Amino acid sequence: MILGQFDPLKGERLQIMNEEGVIVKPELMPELSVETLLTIYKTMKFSRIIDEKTLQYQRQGRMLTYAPNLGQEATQVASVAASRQTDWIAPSFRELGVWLYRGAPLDKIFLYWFGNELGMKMPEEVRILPISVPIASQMQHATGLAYASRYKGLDDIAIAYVGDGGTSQGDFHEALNFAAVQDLPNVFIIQNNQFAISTRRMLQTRAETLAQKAIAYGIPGIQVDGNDVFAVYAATSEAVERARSGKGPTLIEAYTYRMGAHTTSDDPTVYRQEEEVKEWAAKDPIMRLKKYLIAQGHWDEAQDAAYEEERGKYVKTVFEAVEKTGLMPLEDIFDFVYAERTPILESQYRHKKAFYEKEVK
Ligand SMILES: Cc1ncc(C[n+]2csc(CCOP(=O)(O)OP(=O)(O)O)c2C)c(N)n1
Ligand SMILES: [Mg+2]
Repeated sequence: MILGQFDPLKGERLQIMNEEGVIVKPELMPELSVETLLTIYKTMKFSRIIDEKTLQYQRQGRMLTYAPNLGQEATQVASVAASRQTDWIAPSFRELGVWLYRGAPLDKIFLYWFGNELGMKMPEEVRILPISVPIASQMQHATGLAYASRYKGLDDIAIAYVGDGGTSQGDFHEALNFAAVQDLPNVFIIQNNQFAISTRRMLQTRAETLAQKAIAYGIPGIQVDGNDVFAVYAATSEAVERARSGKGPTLIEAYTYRMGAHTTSDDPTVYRQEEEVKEWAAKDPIMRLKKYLIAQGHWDEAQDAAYEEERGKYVKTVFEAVEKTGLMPLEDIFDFVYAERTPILESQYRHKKAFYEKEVK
């Protein structure tokens, strides 16, 4: 058992593979087939390729806004890999690795960032809720899903992803308390990427770790190295198993780093030093897993280059097709809130329409 072995109050953090891709805790190594491990690696790399290309498209004025995931790939992919396809996911907005691993179509993801909400209408077999921009609101959705699953006598669990900033929202407390009291089949994963836009983690809470917040709810909490796929997978597997067998929710804090900007409208050089980013680049989760896979003889540089080239071309093709669909009509912003526009909405609409006709067309 990993849960319970690492005390967040003592600053203990689970790490199984170190920064060099070396296994330092073989006794805690989770069981993972080579095939699954390669799927995890490829998904992480695919996520990175999409991020890098999308940032370029945005800078070329071809994409609206975008929230990159650089650095958080292990946290996202290894955690979802520990769940079943039928388990529910309640994401925030920065979970590209989760969408990709579950098989969300890339054109849909691009469509969303292109301003089209229909991009979040996932195929039935992809049990991921739409992006939840109001911070931490998805926590409640996850408890609802878990409650419904148990009510129906199913053993599907629900995973919620939330940021370090999200832990300061009331929704975080309500969801954890409710799930704990009701013994709900939930797993709550905090992606502690050290920032909430420009607000550093240390300004978010006086608590030494985010994982220790679990203690107040009477549930297990663990901090893991979020850039170590094995640590993330091992802890999430146990948490998923606990939830599925009726033992209740778990809180996991994945300690990672947002290597890119908050979104494309943010400039992180204003609030953090290049040195810090470099330090974290040396802990890159993709590089780490790649070293391990190559050392084990499961992967090589030629395969890596070929995969990168093939995926790069694929991303370009998908993006160019989505780009052709054009921007959404202005009316869409106003037409889905009320059956009829209120006088204030109507006046805002006229104002915006005049602006668009003058400035945009
Ligand atoms: C309720 C609410 N307040 C403020 C915002 C504006 N906002 C968007 S992202 C963000 C920071 C979130 O930080 P964190 O939870 O750490 O997630 P991250 O962006 O690091 O993934 C804020 C304050 C929002 N979307 N919703
Ligand atoms: Mg954050």
